[in-house]
Amino acid sequence: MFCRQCEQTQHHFACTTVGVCGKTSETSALQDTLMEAVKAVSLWCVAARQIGTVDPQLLHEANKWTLQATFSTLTNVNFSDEAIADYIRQGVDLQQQFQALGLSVQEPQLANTNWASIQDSIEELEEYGHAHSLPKRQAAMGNDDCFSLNEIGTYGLKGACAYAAHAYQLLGTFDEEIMKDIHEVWAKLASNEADTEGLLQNAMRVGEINARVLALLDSAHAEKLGAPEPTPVRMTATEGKAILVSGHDLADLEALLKQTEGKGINVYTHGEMTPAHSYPGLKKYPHLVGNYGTAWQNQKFEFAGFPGPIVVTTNCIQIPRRAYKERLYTMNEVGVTGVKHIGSDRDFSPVIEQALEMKGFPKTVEPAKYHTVGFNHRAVLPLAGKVIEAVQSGALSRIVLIGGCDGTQWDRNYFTNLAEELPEDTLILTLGCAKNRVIHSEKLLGATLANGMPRVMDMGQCNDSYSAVVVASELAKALNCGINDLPLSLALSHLEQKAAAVLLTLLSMGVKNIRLGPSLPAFVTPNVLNVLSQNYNLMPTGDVQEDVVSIMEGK
Ligand code: SF4
Ligand code: SF3
Repeated sequence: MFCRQCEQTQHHFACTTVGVCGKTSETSALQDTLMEAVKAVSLWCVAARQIGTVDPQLLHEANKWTLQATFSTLTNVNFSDEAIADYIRQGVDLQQQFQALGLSVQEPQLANTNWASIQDSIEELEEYGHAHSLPKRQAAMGNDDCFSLNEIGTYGLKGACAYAAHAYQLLGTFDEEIMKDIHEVWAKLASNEADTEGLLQNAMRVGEINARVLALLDSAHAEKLGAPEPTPVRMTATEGKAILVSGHDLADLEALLKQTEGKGINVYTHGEMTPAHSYPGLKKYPHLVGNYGTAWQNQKFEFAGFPGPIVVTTNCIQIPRRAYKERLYTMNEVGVTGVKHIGSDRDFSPVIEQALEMKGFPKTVEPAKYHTVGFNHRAVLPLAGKVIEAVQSGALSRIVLIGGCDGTQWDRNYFTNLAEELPEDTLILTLGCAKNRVIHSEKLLGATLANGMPRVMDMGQCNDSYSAVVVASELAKALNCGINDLPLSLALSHLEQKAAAVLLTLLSMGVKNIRLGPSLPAFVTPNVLNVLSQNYNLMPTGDVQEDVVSIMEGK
């Protein structure tokens, strides 16, 4: 295997024997095969849209499969060989339906790969993946810098597909323009052509597509569950039977809340599910009692200590310990061999039964601790006048956005230290599970600015990154300046491919001076990094004290 798609990759180089995430060489090879199938089906979708007469149902199925199959290959999503092989088989079925239409397709060799002859044998599907592993594809392109650009586009598009899968979950429909663009970009990424300019443009196109996907997801959330509003969330336990829900899919949480109503079971959020408490359509359920635990990387301890079943709707999952495997349930694109999976009918009966059989929390923790969530752009923009006034009067010196992913590495403390070291007249916005590096800081808990506004405002999941885009654009409009002229600095903690998509979105909007850490991606070559530094002043996170000084100087 050779996988370097995420920040935690072995020695900041690549996972070559087994993933740091726990992914085996076999699963990695199957995922390589699946991604070749995604590109093949995308090539057929591009051809089908060109003739314009293809059965809409076939395109709908191909759209759904493209998003879900791609999502299953993200870091910490699916560790089940059988589930990945099933996605490949569904892809082969789609490929055959397109082939039967007699369309003319780019990259015919890849588009017509005969996976059908090997799809019954997992070993052969794996063999194909080994034969098309990253180093082999890199050698076929023959230019490391171009391949680096291809990887940037690939990982960013994986993230965008995951976000689009979340939007489909909520809406049940696709934005046809977005899907057309996604398939066109996968088709471009299928080519071995070492086209530097084209691949750079392609990466920026991924960022631009992802901006539209995030906007769609943002409106889908608000349309289905109401506009998020600042809401204190209880971070301590309440006596009684309990179910824990992790991941990002709010529609799954809503279904669970409906099915547990009146059953005497309390529902808790974990990790990226925390912002759920800010949605009127979810917080109306009194048995959504609070939040338990911290970010995904602590789940092996936190899940083990939770006295009830646990549902993981999407990323990030870790291969479970025996201590809780029997009460763990996966959903959607998430999979782990031997772990029960809740199907698309969202029938939570086995989870509810198990929760009723267990004791739950023996007592309510007092005094309770609270954390406020829900500073979505809809809640922040009404404060824009106050923010601008504070900036102009000098009461607010700078806004610093700390967003992205959390992870296990000790050097992610950079983000806690940065937040704590920033002057007291700075406003800190958080996004994604990187928020966990900030919201548990005793120093920042309950801190306010001179005008009474909270110093730390959490804008939501990484899925809510659109909020940062809206707030920055609207502040720039109000102050009649460019985004880069705002007293705004960004520090991004990256780990998996959703963070890559968000980074490309910011770059495609021309946002400069982003600090990226805790280390730079292994797939970016020095030459590509030079281009990104020159064009966008993208820089690695450094020494906290020095970074605070530079940030306060607007650098
Ligand atoms: Fe390694 Fe990350 Fe790939 Fe897992 S997803 S195998 S940790 S690079
Ligand atoms: Fe977190 Fe996976 Fe990236 Fe949603 S849950 S931000 S790491």
